[in-house]
Amino acid sequence: MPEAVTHVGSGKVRELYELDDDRLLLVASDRISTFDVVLPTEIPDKGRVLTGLSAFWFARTRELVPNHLLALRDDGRSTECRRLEMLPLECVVRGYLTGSGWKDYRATGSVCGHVLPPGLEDSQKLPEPIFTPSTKAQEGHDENIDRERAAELIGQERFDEVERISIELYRFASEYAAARGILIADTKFELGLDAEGNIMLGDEAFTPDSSRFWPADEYEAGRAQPSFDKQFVRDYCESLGWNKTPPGPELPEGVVSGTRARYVEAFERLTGIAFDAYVADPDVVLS
Ligand code: PZK
Repeated sequence: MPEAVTHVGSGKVRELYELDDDRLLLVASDRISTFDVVLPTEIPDKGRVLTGLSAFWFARTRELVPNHLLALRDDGRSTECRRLEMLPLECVVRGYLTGSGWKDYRATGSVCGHVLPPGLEDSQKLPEPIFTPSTKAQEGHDENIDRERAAELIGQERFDEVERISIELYRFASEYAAARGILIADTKFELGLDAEGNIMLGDEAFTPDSSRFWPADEYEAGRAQPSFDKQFVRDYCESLGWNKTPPGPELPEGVVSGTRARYVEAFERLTGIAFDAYVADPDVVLS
């Protein structure tokens, strides 16, 4: 008999279940979204790649900040995690100026209260990574907030700790990834509190769904960068002239296989572990 589990939440491409009072099960599907729309075609093994990558980073950052990971399931796509009280903000760190950061900078010269030097270009590397929190929108896009607003939400003392932890995590992972040919332009994490009030890293960490991965060998400031993982999907969708509202288009086999190969390549470059070895035994990413 399968154990009875209660579904407690859905993300765009993930599901969350309750195992007991203290533990949740986070399950990553093979669904893919582009331009904020989940497509009808899945990318085989995408959920395994993201679960394995996230667990890899959890294992390597636990000295910087403890995290919610308790165990990986044999399916390679499910993570048993400690139930936390999540903080009411998204922790975003940007090392490069892109997305809403680039938009805000062009309009105001600042991003979330960080006044930046004039004359920066699209996708340019920032002098230092910046912490740019956002609110968790129930629907639609998260809204960037300034440091004062973020400190109101969680308290000044906790804000300072959350900013320090976030920047340390980003510096660690972005340096590690850059040495393996992948730029992490920006990233989003969710922090929470355990029963004793300790700050812990939850959700997923440094996956291509929670971060922008760029191929380092194609990086050039002054223009938008290709996405390491989703570029084939975006190019295909653009070629159709699709209006980016649901329903999204089905993907042809060549786009699916090319995209799967990019996810597997990201996994293998970053972890140094063969993806087949992960599928055979997910715990290989933990040591
Ligand atoms: C938690 N989400 C986001 C929503 C998903 C993910 N360890 C935790 N403790 C308490 N709450 C959460 C977590 C985690 N991770 C994460 N919402 C609550 C989310 C829907 C589907 F896969």
